[in-house]
Amino acid sequence: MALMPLTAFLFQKKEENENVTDELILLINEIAAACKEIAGKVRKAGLLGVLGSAGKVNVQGEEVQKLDELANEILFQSLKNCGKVCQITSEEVEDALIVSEAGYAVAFDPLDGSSNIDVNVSIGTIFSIHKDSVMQPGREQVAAGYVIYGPSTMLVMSLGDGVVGFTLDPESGNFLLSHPKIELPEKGKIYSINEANRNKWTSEGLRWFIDYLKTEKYTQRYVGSMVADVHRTLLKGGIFIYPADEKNTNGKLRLLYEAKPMAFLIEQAGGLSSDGTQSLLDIYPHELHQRVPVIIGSRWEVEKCLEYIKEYG
Ligand code: P6P
Repeated sequence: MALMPLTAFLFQKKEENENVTDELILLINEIAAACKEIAGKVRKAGLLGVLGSAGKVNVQGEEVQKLDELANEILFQSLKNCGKVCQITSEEVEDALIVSEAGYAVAFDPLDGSSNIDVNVSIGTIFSIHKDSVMQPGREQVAAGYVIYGPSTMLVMSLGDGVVGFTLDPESGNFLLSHPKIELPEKGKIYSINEANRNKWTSEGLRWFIDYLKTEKYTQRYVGSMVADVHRTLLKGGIFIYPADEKNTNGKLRLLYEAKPMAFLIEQAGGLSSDGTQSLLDIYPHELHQRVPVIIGSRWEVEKCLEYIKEYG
């Protein structure tokens, strides 16, 4: 049975979801087309001489990889040309680009997990779409999603009424609806956190929680690429945590184009998100590149984690 292409899905959604306008459909198609182009570069990176460092440091103080820069350029051009975007925010650029007064505002991480590029491990593009401005709580997102460049290239997104997944068909070049309804298991068996930082975590309760999971026979998986770790959590359940520590007192992950879009997906799929005190979707952004602690995943594990943090600090 032929799987539904992305565009047909979006026009079908337009009938049942008032947020899905012709402009949003065009915008999402632009992002999907840009990510197809990025996928092509990622798959040939070693042949194009675009591996390695671009020899500069971005606003995050992180070394920019050549492929980061290429992905950023591709997305910027697509969003500027599509004429439906009023404001563009990128992890790689200090200030938001104001294109016009009203329209859709997009925040994106063009290539997340870039430390994994040179070792051929899954990386991804993350995007968040608001009306007019991205400086709003995540609950107000019109749409959010990611494209993961893994063994297959998948677009996973939500329009505010559940989570769907599309797999890129290399022959046709279409994103086809391979996962019509992604729902998080109530409870998983996997926890995902960089335990090398254990002694630096500011929360003692978090150490107790991780030790508790070990007695409950959980397994540990950590790719070091948020898109890959969240994708596994969405499909298998469990919990992904990037906590505050002595070095990163607000955690490492950025609210606007990492934490908020991923929290939107996880909550739309039936899971929970938190910065340790509140849902990540209720945080009012105060600066473009602000960082937040991230606890996202299955309801059971997130609630248990918050109980330990409440109990032990
Ligand atoms: P660490 C990649 O650099 C990234 O921004 C996320 O994709 C990932 O979850 C995290 O940082 C990994 O950070 O400190 O564990 O290497």
